[in-house]
Amino acid sequence: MVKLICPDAPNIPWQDKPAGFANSPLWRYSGNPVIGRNPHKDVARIFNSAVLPWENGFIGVFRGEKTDGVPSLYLGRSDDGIKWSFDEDRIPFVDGEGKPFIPVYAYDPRLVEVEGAYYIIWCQDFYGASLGIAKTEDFKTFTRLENPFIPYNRNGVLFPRKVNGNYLLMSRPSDSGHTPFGDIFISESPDLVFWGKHRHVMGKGGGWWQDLKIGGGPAPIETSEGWLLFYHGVANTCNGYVYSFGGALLDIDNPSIVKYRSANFLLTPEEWYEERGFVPNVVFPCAALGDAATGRIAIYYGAADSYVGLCFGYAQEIVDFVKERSKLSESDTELGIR
Ligand code: BMA
Repeated sequence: MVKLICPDAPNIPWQDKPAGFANSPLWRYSGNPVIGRNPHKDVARIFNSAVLPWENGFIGVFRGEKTDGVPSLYLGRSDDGIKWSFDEDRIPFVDGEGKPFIPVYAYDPRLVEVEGAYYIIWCQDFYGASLGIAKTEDFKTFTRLENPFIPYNRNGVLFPRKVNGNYLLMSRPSDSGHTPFGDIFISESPDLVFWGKHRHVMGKGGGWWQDLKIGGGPAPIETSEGWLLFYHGVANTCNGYVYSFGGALLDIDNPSIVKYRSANFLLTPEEWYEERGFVPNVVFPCAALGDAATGRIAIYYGAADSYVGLCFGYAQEIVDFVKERSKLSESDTELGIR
């Protein structure tokens, strides 16, 4: 019996599994997309966004593509995790002295609670694509920390607890373009300022749908079988990139070691809102909410760089699927030091 080691969250969005044949343990919310086009003043599209339970409802950090084309981060609130209202202005990040320090652009946020504080990690300009990180305790003041890494890097995924006394941050080093390469690495820090002990976690090339590049998705969920990681994988087709996502289980005490990694995707673009949009054929998960009591998991994913979708699954079925279809490469299982 797989156990989720996270708080109970009985009110996460949920819909029962539809009957019938399925090639995946995940099923989509029938009301998708939950956020449609032009959702906000001067914002054309919201997608690739992160959500957490907060007070009696939910709070989220949303990638809003403004009508001038620049991606920015907006705060949103919801009672049910499905209908959202957004703050009118971008998140007012400040530096350590409280002075405004808003990123030039910002996209693909993750939102993670560690020891009672909330961290937003996103991709931004630091003389090229790289990671930004900020801390908030009240969702009113958002203080930026030092940028963790030099460029170029994307897909910053902070773990929801320290491991062996250190914070853990997964990332995907690359270059500044739409690069045809990219593996997932992990780094440790005692204080969220100094990062080191870099390790390789897993490489692209798990076959077909994840052959071109991969990147961490939502903050991993702790389970009795290891850290459950959802990650995106990209295929290069004659008609452009296709973004799907899969699952892996990482060792609890040393998450640079991959225990299982599904050779099959969990979700691939199939619905109109995934296949058609600003960038067609993209599903890109940025948040996963677990409910420990029932083992239910709700995943928020960006669709076609245009919408937000929701899908659901049971931890037990997802873990079974990943284990049964696991195919590891040599670099997945090693310590990640070369
Ligand atoms: C990646 C990221 C994502 C985006 C995807 C598809 O490189 O920039 O934000 O969803 O491309 O366009």
